[in-house]
Amino acid sequence: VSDPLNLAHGAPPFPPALELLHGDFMAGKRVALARAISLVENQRPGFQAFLHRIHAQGFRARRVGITGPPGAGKSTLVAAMATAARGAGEEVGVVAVDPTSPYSGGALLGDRIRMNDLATDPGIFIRSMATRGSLGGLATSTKEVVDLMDAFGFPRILVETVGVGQSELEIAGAADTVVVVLVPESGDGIQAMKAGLMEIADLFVVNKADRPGAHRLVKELRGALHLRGGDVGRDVPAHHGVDLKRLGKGRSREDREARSRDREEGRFWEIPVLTTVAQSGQGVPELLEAVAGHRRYMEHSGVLERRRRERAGKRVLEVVERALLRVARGATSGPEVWERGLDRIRAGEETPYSLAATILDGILRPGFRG
Ligand SMILES: Nc1nc2c(ncn2[C@@H]2O[C@H](COP(=O)(O)OP(=O)(O)O)[C@@H](O)[C@H]2O)c(=O)[nH]1
Ligand SMILES: [Mg+2]
Repeated sequence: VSDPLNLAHGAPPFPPALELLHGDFMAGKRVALARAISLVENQRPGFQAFLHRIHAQGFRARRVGITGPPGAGKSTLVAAMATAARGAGEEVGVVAVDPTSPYSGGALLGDRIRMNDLATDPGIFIRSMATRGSLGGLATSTKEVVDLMDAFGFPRILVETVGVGQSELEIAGAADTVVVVLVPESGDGIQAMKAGLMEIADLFVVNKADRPGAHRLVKELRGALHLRGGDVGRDVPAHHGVDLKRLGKGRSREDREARSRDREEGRFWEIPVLTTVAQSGQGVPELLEAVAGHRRYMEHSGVLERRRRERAGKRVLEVVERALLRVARGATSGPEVWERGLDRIRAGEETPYSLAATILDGILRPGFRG
């Protein structure tokens, strides 16, 4: 029986080592979570079987992506949000795809937030992803690590990525709620639109509101949002009993009241632009409230279901692509095919296309294994 991803091990019995790891993982042992993350991050044998098994359990966490340009204060904001959530008794998982994240460096960020405090808090689990040397597909690996934290039981997961580059945007975009952090440095608003941050934002945060220009950036962003869709959030479900006319530019008292009723009942989402001073925690409770509000909207509108479905579809393709890539690389690693083929290309006896065709022929032959 063909089992290209070795998933048979996803059902009991696992190989003993994985069974042990899974047992410890389910028992809530931190060290098992850390090991499972390494297993997945390094794509060691059995990693897909492990993921297969935890996926079968289903997921619960609220996943919040925090993205934006380097230096915007994302890490500081994540620390502030995590601290606030901890204050409310909630456990938090943090995944950072940012080589400059100070989480483990013990850097002091302001008076109130110390990364060291976070790092030693048993209610917080922080993992920085290695951005170099991941075997193709940083985005997929990172999302798989988030899945692990979710299955482990963290009710809230914060994912920090730098908002530049396709895979980083993709990671942030895979969260239930995407917070785009900007700062009042000149041109940031425009940059955001260029970088595709506008498209993925569920909420905007203008951080470093203690600096001049914050108010102007807020206005600029609100203006851009208004131009783009009359204040309408990115996925208003037209089929969900929302009168689209009311979402537009209706300014009558009746329109406004209807709109606020819709908002309260979670039927539509107006992308808010909030301000924070991450270092002091100013504006963070309001940010958490807005994230919770977005969650309510997502649940009531059916958008959460739709995003999850899209997410699942994307994952299927990613897993297929990754497996094919692996097979292709395996097929090219043999010197008899690869080195000799390159020699023949140099000698004008083959072209890159004929060699690729030979390799594909090997892969597509029934029974081939990479
Ligand atoms: N003035 C000011 N500085 C801040 C604020 N938030 C973060 N910073 C500083 O901005 C720098 C970059 O912060 P960091 O969180 O590492 O940004 P990231 O690259 O987006 O993760 C650090 O020196 C922070 O202390 C803020 O609200 N106001
Ligand atoms: Mg950072």
